[in-house]
Amino acid sequence: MVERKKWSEEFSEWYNDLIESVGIIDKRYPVKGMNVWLPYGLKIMRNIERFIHSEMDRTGHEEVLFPALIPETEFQKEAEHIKGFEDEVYWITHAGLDPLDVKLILRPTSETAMYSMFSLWIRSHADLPFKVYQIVNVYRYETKHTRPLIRVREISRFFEAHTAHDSYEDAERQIKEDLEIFDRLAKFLALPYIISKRPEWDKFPGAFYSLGAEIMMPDGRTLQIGTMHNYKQNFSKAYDIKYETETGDHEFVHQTTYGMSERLLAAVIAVHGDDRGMVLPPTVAPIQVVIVPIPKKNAEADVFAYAREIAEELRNVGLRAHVDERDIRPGRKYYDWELKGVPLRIEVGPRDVEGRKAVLARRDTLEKRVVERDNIVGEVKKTLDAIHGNLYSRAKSFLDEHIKRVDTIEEAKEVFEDRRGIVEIPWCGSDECGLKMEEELDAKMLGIPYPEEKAKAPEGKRCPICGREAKFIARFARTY
Ligand code: A5A
Ligand code: ZN
Repeated sequence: MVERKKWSEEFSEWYNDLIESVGIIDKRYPVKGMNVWLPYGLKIMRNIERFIHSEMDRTGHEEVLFPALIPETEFQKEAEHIKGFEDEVYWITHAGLDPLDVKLILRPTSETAMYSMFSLWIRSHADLPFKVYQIVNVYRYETKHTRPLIRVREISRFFEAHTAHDSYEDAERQIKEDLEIFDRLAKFLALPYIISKRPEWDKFPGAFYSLGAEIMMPDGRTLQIGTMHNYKQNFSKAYDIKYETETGDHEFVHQTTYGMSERLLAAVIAVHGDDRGMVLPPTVAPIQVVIVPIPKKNAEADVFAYAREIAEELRNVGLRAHVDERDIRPGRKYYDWELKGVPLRIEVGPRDVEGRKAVLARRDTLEKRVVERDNIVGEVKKTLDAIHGNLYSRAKSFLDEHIKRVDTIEEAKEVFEDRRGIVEIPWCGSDECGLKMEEELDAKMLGIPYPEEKAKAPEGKRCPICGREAKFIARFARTY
């Protein structure tokens, strides 16, 4: 058994080692920033996607699939959007030996692929709200340090929802719904998070405003795991997406988008992990319960049959259970499944068979408890729920401990020197002061707390840069 890096001390190394040794992805593929998904990683990701599909379904979004290639002419229609993406797109300039008349890009996101079609599909107010989504791969020539699942050049599981509305108010209602969906997803993943409204200089290219959802990584840096954008009519004007109103006028639609990716999986791995490896929330674990039979020499009882029976009973109530019948020592099995993050282990030896008992070992707390064989289904369900709750609450404490309110640049600097995290500081609201703070703190402004009622600076607070009265509380962090 190899020496493992510590989650709490060397997070970056821990993460890189872990995702390979556990079988999430293989990063040895010979294109930088593009990785191979391995079966165990893909199974967890599929469980996350299944939840997203069900949320989309429940909120009336229809699934679509657009081509991955976009003509240069379409890509160039919205000026801000091109400016934001031009140094990140992969170009296709040739087909076979022939140069293309109209060059193509590999989608970095699908606004410019979808919106010329929206302009054909959306005709009347009766077509609105119009809500579609897809989960596809997209390509971004990222120049910042690439990291598996976190910053990749082929995003394999890019979720994007695109909506069109008859008014700004209805688009705002959509953003609210997006936040509710996000909240349910985050609970499903046991991930506490914060929402910030991005400053002007960090909006999504083409957006009227952007919201970002951040989680706290073990090293005190934040990771953005989802964004929602209100585009107002910026894209509909560029792509001529109009509808006929009830009175026969023609108006441009209001649009929103919502995006997430395999960063969700990175967040689950990073936030819940520990020095022994991954700890998966039962909701996404490919195996929720692993049963390890412990045969003893000269014991009569059939621990294997007993283990299989338990597994069968758990499967019958919809739980994902697995019996580890490999011919290796139990200690080795414990080590493997702990590394892989299986939330609950059941150990059964000859004495358990005779006494009709079983030992439950929780992955999160490492506690062991003896239960009656006849109550096993109830005990397992109860324990899995407790594990999920505990993962959430310990991550929530970690997040809360890493948000610090300060009044001065010096105090903010101290936070970043010490244990990092998120600093909340009064801000006058000017771009100039915001950018100055980013520079002095060597950190990014995540934005102001959202909804904006929470963003107001308390009475009497001053902007530490210009000394004027502060309008907002602004959040800063070192980010992934
Ligand atoms: N059209 C909108 C939705 C959009 O593209 N927004 S976005 O650029 O912010 O991307 C949405 C989400 O995708 C981000 O919040 C982030 O979680 C994820 N993402 C962006 N770039 C990524 C990358 N290079 N690798 C992995 N995930 C990425
Ligand atoms: Zn100021």
